[in-house]
Amino acid sequence: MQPDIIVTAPLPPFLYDPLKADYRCHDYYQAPDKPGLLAANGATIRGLVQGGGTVTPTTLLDALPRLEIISVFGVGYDGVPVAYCKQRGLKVTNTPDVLTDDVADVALALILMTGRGFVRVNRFVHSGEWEKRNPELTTKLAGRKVGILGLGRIGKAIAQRVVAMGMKVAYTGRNPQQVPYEYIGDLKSLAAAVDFLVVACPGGPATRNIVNAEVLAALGRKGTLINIARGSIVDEPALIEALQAGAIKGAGLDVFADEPHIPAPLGAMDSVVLLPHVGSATRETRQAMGDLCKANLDAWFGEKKTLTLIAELE
Ligand code: 8YV
Repeated sequence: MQPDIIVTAPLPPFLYDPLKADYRCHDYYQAPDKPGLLAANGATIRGLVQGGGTVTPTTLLDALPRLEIISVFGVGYDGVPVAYCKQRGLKVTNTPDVLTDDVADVALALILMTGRGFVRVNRFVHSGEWEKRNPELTTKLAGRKVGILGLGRIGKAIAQRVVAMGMKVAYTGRNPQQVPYEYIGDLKSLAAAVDFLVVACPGGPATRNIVNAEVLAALGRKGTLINIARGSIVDEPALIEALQAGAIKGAGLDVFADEPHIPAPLGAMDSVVLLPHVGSATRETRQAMGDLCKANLDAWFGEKKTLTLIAELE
């Protein structure tokens, strides 16, 4: 008999269709009567599929007494109540590695777009402005320092890319690593030392708003904030204030506190480049993420091998 699974996020057809072929899928995300769905099927559901940013409340999990596994379609699992899962013995899997290159590309793009003003000058050409005057000069990137908050798989891929451009790398994180980059023990000192502060650490309670007013003040007028990780890591009102006051140079953001809602002041500033959370948004990568998300379920309900378990549960 096909295992019952509950789906709590919008899934692309290239993931949902294969899931429907092998599982009895209950679409909680689209269900008009969510309590009704839980009352009717909660007791038989054994798997849950969610997106990287999906918040899964423990009350929902409480309504699924036979749940065995949460398979996240994404690398981030900040919306999963990990301590609760650990205590209940629930498996939690995600989709690391397959999206590393794409997300790192977006960080590099945001450095180029903010640093060299490519978005601004693109508008300059489209609007016919170039017919009237020359574009403003920008700042050379080679030789500048990039500070990476969270030197995990994605952070390292960003480091590789900026080194290739002749930029220097420093990083902070829980511990120094065996890498050829400068380790700076605390975030504020890292911000003070760099031209670009790139947020590449996991979201969740441990990192909520750690890029705060103080860190932004340390980044200062020389510095640009890049975020490809989670909006929750940056104190967004403090960021807006710093940008409006010219206390930092600019920001390049792919992620936000309340996606897809963007605070209006961010959209109004020329010093800010905004992307709609496209870090992993290529056909190839989303397919690979979908394949891995399903493979994790298949592994659990099949021969129980090669699960991509999240670090805390390994
Ligand atoms: C996706 C992400 O947008 O992997 C993550 O954690 O944030 C993105 O790659 C998302 O997970 C799609 O569900």
